[in-house]
Amino acid sequence: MKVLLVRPHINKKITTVKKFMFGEPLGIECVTTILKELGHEVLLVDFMAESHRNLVKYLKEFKPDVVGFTSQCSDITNVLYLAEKTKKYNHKITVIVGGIQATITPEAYFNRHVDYVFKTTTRENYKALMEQIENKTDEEIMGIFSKKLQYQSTLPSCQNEYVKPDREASRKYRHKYKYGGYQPYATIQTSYGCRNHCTFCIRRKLEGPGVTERPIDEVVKEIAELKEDTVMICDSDFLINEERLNQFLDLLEENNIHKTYICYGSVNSILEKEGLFERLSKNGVKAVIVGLESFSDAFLKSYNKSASLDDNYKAVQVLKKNGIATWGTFILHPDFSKEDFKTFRKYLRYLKPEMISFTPLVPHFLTPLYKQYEDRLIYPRDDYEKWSFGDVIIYPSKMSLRRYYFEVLKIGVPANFNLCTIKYCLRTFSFKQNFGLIFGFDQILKVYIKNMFKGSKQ
Ligand code: B12
Repeated sequence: MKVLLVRPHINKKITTVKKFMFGEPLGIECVTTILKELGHEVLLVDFMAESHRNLVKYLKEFKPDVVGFTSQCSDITNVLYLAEKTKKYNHKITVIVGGIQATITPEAYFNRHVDYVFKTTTRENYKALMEQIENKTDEEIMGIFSKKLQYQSTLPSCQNEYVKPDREASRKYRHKYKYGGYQPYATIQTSYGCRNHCTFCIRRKLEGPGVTERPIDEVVKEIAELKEDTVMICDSDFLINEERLNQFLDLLEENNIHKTYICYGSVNSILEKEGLFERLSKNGVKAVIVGLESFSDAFLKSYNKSASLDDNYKAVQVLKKNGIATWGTFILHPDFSKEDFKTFRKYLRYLKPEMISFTPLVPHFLTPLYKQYEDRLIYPRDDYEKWSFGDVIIYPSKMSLRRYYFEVLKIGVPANFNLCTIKYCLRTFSFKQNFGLIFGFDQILKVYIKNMFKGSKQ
């Protein structure tokens, strides 16, 4: 059969970092591998990287039997819009939806234009579905909701399976993928899950309770095949297992692999392996994204972080000493007072992470925070577009929403335009990339200014 796989463009109403951070559509690259193994013909289309976004042109030219949409962030509208367009073009085409948002809220896609919704994807359930479509049968399949069965499912759920992505399928778009100032870059996932239990994080729920590691030789082989020089390792915490990291470095050195790596790492992992960072740096680890979250031990404790303020400081120093940049991520708590914002700004000047980003606290329904903040929500749970980790969605307790957005701006601007960050960016990225970063930041600034003037809903 012929299968068209599409990543929709992100709905403009969603507050995201997409102007300066967007990567390859790993999910549909994995699905491409599965389908090709089964002998199907596949075309991958990435509307995040295309400007004309003409679905009908692809439907006309490729003539697919099946169209699959991936849902990466909390975007429902665009996926359903394209599903409807497909069915209107030819109602005989089978429409499938998968991806992260389908895992989180499959019910959002239970719509007359969608035939199947994958809550989870494996080689096995995809094979079973393709056989069903070919044979026109209707049996229940694990991990899949079917329109013909009124989207009912009685089977137990399973976990997503990582299949080596078919990166050739996205070849024509790959030069466009950018991560901050790095462009182009490739993304790889080498492990699933996390050993920490931060109260705000949904990744444990998505990736399973424990930590599952892919064999490191398989990972290095995949890295060696990448055409891109920069690799973002998107594991929750790539720095957990010292033995595995040593094997990783051994293999990089033995095989003469020289690339630049950006990875996520927790403070406790950094502090446990202080001695390893010189070698990690020599082998190309240039930035670690660290969840530093707050300026106060009380907030860190409330998030169930496994590190204190003191630990955070030491971790940043370990990275600095080894020439590795800290890309610190922080949470803006709805109970901040003006004084808290002020202390926060002071703390950032003291800590000096090379890059800083903020996320308002999002009490996702997959986390224990949902119950805690349910009665303070600005947007209901099914206002999906607002749950993209970019908007303030809990009413602040110590000031108006308008004032809160103003405080966000007051911290956001110096956090991005300070001497440490400017020097780092000028040293690390080209003029063009720096311009892109400023432009991307400017877009987010505009959204916050707009929100401030709207004083949204208060
Ligand atoms: C890497 C990553 C990024 C990267 C790159 C994303 C990109 N490609 O552009 C960057 C940093 C740029 C990023 C940005 C954002 N991200 Co992000 N990101 C991730 C991360 C860590 C991994 C995603 C990934 O590639 N996984 C590996 C692939 C293989 O998994 P997968 O896509 O789920 O695919 C599997 C199945 O779902 C299935 N599948 C996928 N598609 C399809 C399609 C069909 C038809 C079928 C049948 C199956 C199928 O096949 C695969 C089999 O294993 C996830 C965390 C996570 N665990 O998912 C967060 C995550 C997806 N991101 C998230 C968010 C919110 C964002 C932002 C919106 C944040 C913001 N406000 O700006 C932005 C969006 C901007 C953008 N560019 O998209 C949230 C999404 C939450 C939600 N939906 O409610 C997550 C879950 C993180 C979190 N908060 O916990 N992200």
